[in-house]
Amino acid sequence: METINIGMVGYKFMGKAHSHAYRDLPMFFPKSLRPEMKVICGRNLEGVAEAAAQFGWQEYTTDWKELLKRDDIDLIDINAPSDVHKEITIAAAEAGKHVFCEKPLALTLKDSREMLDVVEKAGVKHMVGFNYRFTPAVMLAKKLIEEGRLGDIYHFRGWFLQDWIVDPEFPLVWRLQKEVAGSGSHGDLGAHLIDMAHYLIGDIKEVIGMNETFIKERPLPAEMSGLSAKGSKESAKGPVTVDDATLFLARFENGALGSFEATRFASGHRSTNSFEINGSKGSVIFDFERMNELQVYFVDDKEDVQGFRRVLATDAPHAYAEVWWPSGHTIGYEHTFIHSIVELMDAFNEDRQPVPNFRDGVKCQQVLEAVDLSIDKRRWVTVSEL
Ligand code: SOE
Repeated sequence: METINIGMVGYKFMGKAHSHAYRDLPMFFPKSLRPEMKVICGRNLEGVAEAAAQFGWQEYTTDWKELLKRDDIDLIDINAPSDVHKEITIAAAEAGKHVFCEKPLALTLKDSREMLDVVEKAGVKHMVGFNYRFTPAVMLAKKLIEEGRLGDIYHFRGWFLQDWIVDPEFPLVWRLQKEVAGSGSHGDLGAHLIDMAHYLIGDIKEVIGMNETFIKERPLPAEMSGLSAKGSKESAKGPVTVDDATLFLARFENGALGSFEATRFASGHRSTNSFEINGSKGSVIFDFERMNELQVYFVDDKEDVQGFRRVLATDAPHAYAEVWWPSGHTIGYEHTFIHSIVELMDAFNEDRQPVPNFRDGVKCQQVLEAVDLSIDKRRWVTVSEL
């Protein structure tokens, strides 16, 4: 079996999700090219050594530049915080390495465009980590739309709600610092919604938004890992420089209307990533907390049985059903990453770009920035202005 050799930068939450995907893939997708887990890189020697042993990497290092010098590394997987995406991507592509980068692609639209330009000029493969596209129930929604079974699409309603920073004493982790994260809920959660809308409905034409930072200062962190953190003993605080919540309205190029809501202040919502789509012939509702299901409604159902039905999207003929478990034995969050890597491996095999790639990453960043501009100017912004 042909292999693609991976060098990975980052070893926390996303590092674990990606590592798990590389490791599990050959067991379930034996016909796919095989990702070889060569080297994992992280800033902290002890931490990265532990991660390498736990996740199954052959080697580890604290210097990502070392990965680029090696002939036995084909692809760089970047899942470290957003402020390092650009530098590593550009250096990797210029060294002839393919790149898989987590979302949001960069801190700014300008940076993401530069990244796209460099990977295209270098002729390498590039993929961005919009993993939720690879949920079978989402792929069913896409199929229903493409086959015209929902008719003309009128509305997209997306909401991604979390509550992990509601406590004002929760420390100032990197996700709350603009210079590291780019933005708050908007780029972290809203980016997924925007990509979902692009995937399912099409391009967004214009937007108008509003945002808020409810807690303006937080204790400086003593320790942070993934989404958890501990505050320092001293009472020192620092300013929160990102949005806690961003909401916006949108008009799509095809005439559909959209509303988007991304917040980390929705008490009780651990990670509610949902959308509803209404068309002339039917509707669908998706909620990632029940990711194996799609609620489907068809206008043409007989009146006496009209209503939303619950379709379990992990059975045949749904996407990836033949690969996983027997009928009704459901799948989870980690499978969205495995499916993403399958797409990446297929792209190598078929010598094409994977989807979603940096073009999708830039398109998402363009909407993120259009919303920010609309908030600044307190007016509608046409996405193509940027
Ligand atoms: C944290 O808010 C987070 O892990 C995001 O960073 C991910 O992209 C999202 O999938 C789940 O929530």
